[in-house]
This record gives sequence, structure tokens and C-alpha cells, in this order.
Amino acid sequence: MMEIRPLLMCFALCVVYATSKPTEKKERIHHDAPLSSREHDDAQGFDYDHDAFLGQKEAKSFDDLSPEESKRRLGVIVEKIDGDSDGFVTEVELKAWIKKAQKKYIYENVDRQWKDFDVNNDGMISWEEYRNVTYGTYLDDPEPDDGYNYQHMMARDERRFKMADQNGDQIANKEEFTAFLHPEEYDHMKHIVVLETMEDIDKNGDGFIDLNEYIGDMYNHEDEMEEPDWVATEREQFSEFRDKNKDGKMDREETLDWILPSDYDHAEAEAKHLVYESDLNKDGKLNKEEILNKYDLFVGSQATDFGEALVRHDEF
Ligand SMILES: *[C@@H]1O[C@H](CO)[C@@H](O)[C@H](O)[C@H]1NC(C)=O
Ligand SMILES: [Ca+2]
Ligand SMILES: [Ca+2]
Repeated sequence: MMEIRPLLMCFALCVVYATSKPTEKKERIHHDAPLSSREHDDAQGFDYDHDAFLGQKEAKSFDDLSPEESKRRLGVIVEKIDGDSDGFVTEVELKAWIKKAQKKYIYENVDRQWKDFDVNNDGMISWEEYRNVTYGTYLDDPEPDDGYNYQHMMARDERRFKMADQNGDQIANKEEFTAFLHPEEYDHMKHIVVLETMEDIDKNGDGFIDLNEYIGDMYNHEDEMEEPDWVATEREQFSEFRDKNKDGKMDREETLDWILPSDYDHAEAEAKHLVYESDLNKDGKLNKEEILNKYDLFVGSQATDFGEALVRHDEF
């Protein structure tokens, strides 16, 4: 049996936010991971596009390749992106691919944890496996005296597991387990992220977050201390922006807008951009030839220095 406590505590406490000192603000908002640390300016080069298309680590590995080798590898990638193998890469497929590159660090995190939970090594994680590994000690001794409500935490995990388990067989594959561990990354999990957040904050259990609950969640008031300025600002934020229908409390919709703001979707914008720049015959989708034609936009190679990229850019 593995050491249970640190793991459990991390799932309970660190997944959504890190706990903090009384005067520091607790953050509930989830933002998109950036596609690249570089500026997106195609006049200066395609580094941003390369990072977005391949992920930053992978993008680097193309930098020393000959154009021929870059194109060869890109050809292999194109076949992977073309999920339904109809010979075309659509904007939707491209967006899914870019999202995947964006999520690479999350997948790596899931990979690291995978073997701890896949007890029977069959490449899947059943709810029972997860439960045994995470709550085994509790299940052996259901009345531990350490202040944690394991029954409650387990029920909450099971509910989230079922939500992530899209085909309902109580067994998670890689993608489903990723959705379980990182629900904020998945559209079909947004509902559960909102629900869990509301349950945490809604102390009087009326199904809404009122102003006191909202402030109480981010700020632990201590009598001898004066309220920091940001708390006053948050009170205004609540009334002006969070409580959109002005009934004095936040419902699910309003909570969703708060913790999972539908920011500008970088992956979608980049997919549109790549299609626009490469779609020679203007049919709205890309075939392999069109992509390989613009290989320097998608991946790097030795020849793709600033000047050359511009020259090639002007030919179209
Ligand atoms: C979970 O633990 C119970 C009790 O120890 C055991 O009977 C069961 O086989 C375990 N399930 C899995 C999938 O490991
Ligand atoms: Ca409430
Ligand atoms: Ca409201």
C-alpha cells in the first residue's frame, strides 16, 4: 500500500488552488495555458506558430533538421492530425491538435501518476483501482481521527470520476483519467468544476454564493487586522461584474463565468490562422500538399531563418 496522506491531501486541496496566508488572495479562476512564450508576429518569424503546433519542447527538436527531414516528419504528423483519414486537415482537427500540444504538460503529469493507480497494469484505471489506492487506508479503518471527512471526499471523487468516464463503464482510459485529474481542461467537465467550487464556497447550502461567502472564500478575516484594499475591490467586483442579474448572489451560470471565463480561445485562433495562411485552393481545409508547401510555417528547419522565411512568404 502506498503512502496515502500526501496524495490525498493534494487531490483535496491543491488541484483547484493552493491554500494561502490570511492576507493573500485565494485564486479560483482557471486560465488557458499559453500556446507559446513568444510573441505572435509572423513578420519576425514563425516561432509562435511552431510552438503552438508542436508544443515548445517538440518545436525545438525541428530546429536543426534539413528542410527535407522537416517535411518528412511533418507529413507523418499530418496523418495523425487527420483524425478521420479523409485526406484533409480541417480547422476543427487542427484546433484539437493544437489543444493537445497545449495540454502536453498535463499529459506528462498524468503519465507520471498513471502507474500508481493502474494496479493491475492493464492500461486502464477503474474506479475501484483509484479508490483502493487513494482511500485504501480509510477503507481498512473507516474511523481515522485526523479531521478529514474521507467519506465525503471519496463520494466527491466518485462523482467526478463518473463524469469523466464518458462511456459509463467505471473504467478510465488515458483521456478520461486526464479529464478526472484536470477537469477544467474539458468542456464536458465544466459543470462539475462549477459544482465543486460552489459546494466549497456556499457555506449556508442554499445553492448560491452570496457576497459574504464570496469574500469569505478568498479572505480569512482576522479581527486584529484591517481589511486589505483588494478585499474592498473584490466586494465591488462582486456587485458590478460577478452578480450579473443583480440579485445579490451568484448562481451556476455566474459562477461559471467567474472561474472559467471564456477568454479568447488561442487554439482556435491559431487553427484559423494556419488554415488561412496555407489554404492555396481556398476550399476551407488543408490537404497534405498545402501543408508541406508551407512547412516553414508549421515546423522549423535549418533553412528557416528570418530572411528566407520572408522570401518564401512573398512567393504566395
Ligand atoms: C480493492 O480492494 C478490495 C479490498 O481489499 C479488494 O477485494 C479488491 O479486489 C480491490 N480491487 C482492485 C481492483 O484492486
Ligand atoms: Ca449560499
Ligand atoms: Ca446572481
